[in-house]
Amino acid sequence: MKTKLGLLYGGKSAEHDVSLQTALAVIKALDLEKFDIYPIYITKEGAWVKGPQLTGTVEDVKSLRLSAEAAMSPLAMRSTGQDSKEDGDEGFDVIFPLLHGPNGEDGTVQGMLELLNLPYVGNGVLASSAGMDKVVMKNIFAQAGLPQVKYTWFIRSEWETDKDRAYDKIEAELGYPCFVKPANLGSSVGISKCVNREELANAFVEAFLFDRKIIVEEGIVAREIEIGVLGNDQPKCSVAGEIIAKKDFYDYKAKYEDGDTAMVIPADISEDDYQSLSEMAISSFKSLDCSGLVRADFFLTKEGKAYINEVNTMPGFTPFSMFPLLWKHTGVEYPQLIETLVNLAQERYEEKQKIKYSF
Ligand code: G1L
Repeated sequence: MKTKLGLLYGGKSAEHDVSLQTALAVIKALDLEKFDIYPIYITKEGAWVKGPQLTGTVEDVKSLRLSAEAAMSPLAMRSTGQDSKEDGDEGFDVIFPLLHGPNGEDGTVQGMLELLNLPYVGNGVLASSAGMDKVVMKNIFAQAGLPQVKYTWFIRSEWETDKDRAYDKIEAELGYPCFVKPANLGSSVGISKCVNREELANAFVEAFLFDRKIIVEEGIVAREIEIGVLGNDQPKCSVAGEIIAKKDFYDYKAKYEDGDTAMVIPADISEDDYQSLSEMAISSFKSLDCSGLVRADFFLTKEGKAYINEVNTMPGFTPFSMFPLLWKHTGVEYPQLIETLVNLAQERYEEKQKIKYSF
């Protein structure tokens, strides 16, 4: 029996096109002998469109942009809508969500899939929503004893009431340079590096455009190392990778938004450093109750001190993105990675079925 896979992509998000590119790469990698693939497209306006089963290969993303005329309720997801009467419509076996940001990786879609009782790939509601809020995530890491750079946070009304008090607090606790970021965004919009109070004031205005809550982090000089984690209850680590800015950017925007960076895999770090980073990666995965996968991002200083920066519950996922490349270098090719994630989704679903709900 083939696995009926519902591929959920697009979305009401700035990363709409990234999602389409990723969906195309996943489709190309899937073995049609093992999977029946059903596209489910969320338009930029937020309409849900279920397409017919894919029978051949898809050439480009254009054919993935399904017409909104056939829009449906997201709750109609239980059925593929394609099965013949004789078969009965048993619905999808697994949903593969490829969505970014609010209404995608923040746990809302995962919550809907839980209510529909559908197995789905990747992190559940708790890990997705906790991982979407940098403050909540860092507080959980702190509780788990994971080393982090200093941070503090503010809600908009608190800042508006007494701005100088907010700046005083940052200068006393973190100093310069520091980074100001919206708390609830997966991407890099609204982020500034500040070296004085004037820049801080501008950075607050900017970051509060994107969220009612912001986080301020101590800026340190360090290498940026990333590790992929894969699994459910016994998660495993990939080799480490390093992100290196191609030029010596002063400007955070140039580095992260224009993407002028290089990946070095495996990262040139000592065996001891790899050991401690991979233990931290597993610990971060467990502390957020992750399932399926996570990409854990670290800072490593010259003195050999390691800090966890953040984890990404839905990392970049084309064959050329860090997470799949880390696994390729660990011996897991892209098609195998995708199949493993689908198997992990089914395993976790089965595990949940064992839970007793009455006494
Ligand atoms: F389902 C997985 F495997 F957990 C999964 C889902 C989504 C992994 C990675 C992603 N990533 C994305 O959807 C995206 C950030 C590329 C979308 Cl824009």
